[in-house]
Amino acid sequence: MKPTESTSRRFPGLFVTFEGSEGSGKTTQIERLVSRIEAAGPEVEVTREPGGTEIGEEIRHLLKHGSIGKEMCPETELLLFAASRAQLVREVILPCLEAGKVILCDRFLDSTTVYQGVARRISADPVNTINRFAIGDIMPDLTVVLDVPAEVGLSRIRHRASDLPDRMEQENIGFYHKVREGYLVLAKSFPDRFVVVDGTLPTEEIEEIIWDAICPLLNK
Ligand code: Z5A
Repeated sequence: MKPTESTSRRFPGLFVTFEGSEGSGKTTQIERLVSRIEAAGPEVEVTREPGGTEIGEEIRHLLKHGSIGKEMCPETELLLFAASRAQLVREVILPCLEAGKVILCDRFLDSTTVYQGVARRISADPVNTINRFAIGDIMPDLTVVLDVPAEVGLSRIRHRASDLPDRMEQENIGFYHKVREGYLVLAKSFPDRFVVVDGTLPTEEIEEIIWDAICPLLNK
């Protein structure tokens, strides 16, 4: 199985991931969807990458804010994201799916494919192999990409941020153009799993589009 192919629904739960560049509105949409899904019946669990477990949150700190992070080479970065993911899959995602919950995850393996693979230019073979090792065979049932021009996403987070940009937010604009393009290419290659939503639309409209994509899966 290629790591970007959909897994058929083997579990009673539903696994939905949210992708897109920084400031694309992932957190905003996840927050809005929780109560809506719960009103339809299933229990919802929200998690994020990197992070979502005690080990993962330590790795997140190292990747984003650790004082030694400046020296980090792209290969180490790739392995740290994968380590956080391996823990999250086994400690949180798999048990939730087995328990019939809906799990909404802010970023997952596609972030690695795009950020470390496309934008940092690590070749696809190691990225896919490491991704596959980290996830076992747990793939999202649906991946929502919130698509915004790099300039829009960055201006949103710079307005929001009261503190300095973290290590991952210090790249030049070209890096974020590659990220956006990377997501669009990936989504085109796997149309059964991905839905791409214009992240510049009003928040309520985006929520409706995502809801329309999730709803049929809730009823399966
Ligand atoms: N990364 C990686 O390289 N490899 C990997 O494998 C993984 C991650 C898993 C994680 O950062 C970093 O790690 C990220 C990718 C990399 N790095 N970079 N650079 P994070 O978890 O700290 O942050 P993020 O995932 O990039 O998300 P974010 O910055 O928190 O943004 P967001 O969640 O997508 O957006 P938001 O917080 O919902 O909204 C941002 C602002 O826009 C906020 O003020 C909202 O009110 C506003 N907003 C939201 N929607 C709208 C609409 N529709 N219109 C107008 N304004 C809006």
